[in-house]
Amino acid sequence: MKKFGLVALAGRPNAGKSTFLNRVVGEKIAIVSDRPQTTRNRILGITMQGETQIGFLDLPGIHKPAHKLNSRMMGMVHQGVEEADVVIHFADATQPIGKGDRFVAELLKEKNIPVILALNKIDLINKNRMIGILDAWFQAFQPQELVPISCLEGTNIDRLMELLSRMLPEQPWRFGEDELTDQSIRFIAQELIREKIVRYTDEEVPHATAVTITQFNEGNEEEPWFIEATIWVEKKTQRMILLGANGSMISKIRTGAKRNLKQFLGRAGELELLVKVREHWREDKAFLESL
Ligand SMILES: Nc1nc2c(ncn2[C@@H]2O[C@H](COP(=O)(O)OP(=O)(O)OP(=O)(O)O)[C@@H](O)[C@H]2O)c(=O)[nH]1
Ligand SMILES: [Mg+2]
Repeated sequence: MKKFGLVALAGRPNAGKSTFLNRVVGEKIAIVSDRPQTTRNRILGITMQGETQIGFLDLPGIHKPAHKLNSRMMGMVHQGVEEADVVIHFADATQPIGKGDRFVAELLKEKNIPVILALNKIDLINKNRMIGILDAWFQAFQPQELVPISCLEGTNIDRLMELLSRMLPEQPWRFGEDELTDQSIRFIAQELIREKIVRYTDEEVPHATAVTITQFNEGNEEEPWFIEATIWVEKKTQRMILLGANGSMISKIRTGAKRNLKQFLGRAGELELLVKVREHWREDKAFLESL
């Protein structure tokens, strides 16, 4: 009997939600970084588990918003969770239990949707400490289910998938059997570029950066693809950082992104990057809408 359900991935920034999504989908559709607040949109990833089709909704990390951009991100979290049949509360097992995860748990509780607590990054936990840590998380949140996992090594992912498929309702699949995501190629391309910026720059620069695709030619067997992207920052100083001495930084970003795009599109092509200043874009409703 066919089953289908939407499963929201909710949790503090940096807990490993996007890493999980890429792993279960088997393709890199969401960008990942070791910095918090990497994901800014709801990203759908589709997987098959026997006769069960699961649509995972990767969501921005749950945080207190400081800009309009962040309020919009939190809006997506609420929407994504409300849409879901089951929520996975992603937590980082290497971090102490604190305000952040309590805030997540409270937000989820209000929604009245079944929650599984997935304690991620257990590859970094010493085996002797494991029972104690699991017990502490269990006591703190009394979850319906607690599954220790490692998205990096794949530990217990199959267990989590089986658990989910048992919880989801019998109903027709919503997507084609081969579909992986609803994200456009343009969106994934702009995210791959943003990922390099997040990786290579520090402090306020990753947060103050947005990327838009300004020209896009997918090309074909004979013609290479061509992408022109504009990188938006809020200040001239940030633009200087992104360009780097003699253009060294922008060239590093371009090389890294081009390599990823080649992999993703399956062919070689050309990437051009422009860096422009738009003051306070994170507060600019019209600009945020256009992203
Ligand atoms: N050691 C270890 N690292 C992990 C694991 N899962 C994710 N990570 C790392 O944790 C960091 C954050 O991963 P992301 O997947 O970007 O986290 P996220 O929850 O999507 O973060 P936001 O989008 O900011 O909310 C990255 O450096 C990952 O490589 C894991 O199981 N073990
Ligand atoms: Mg993410």
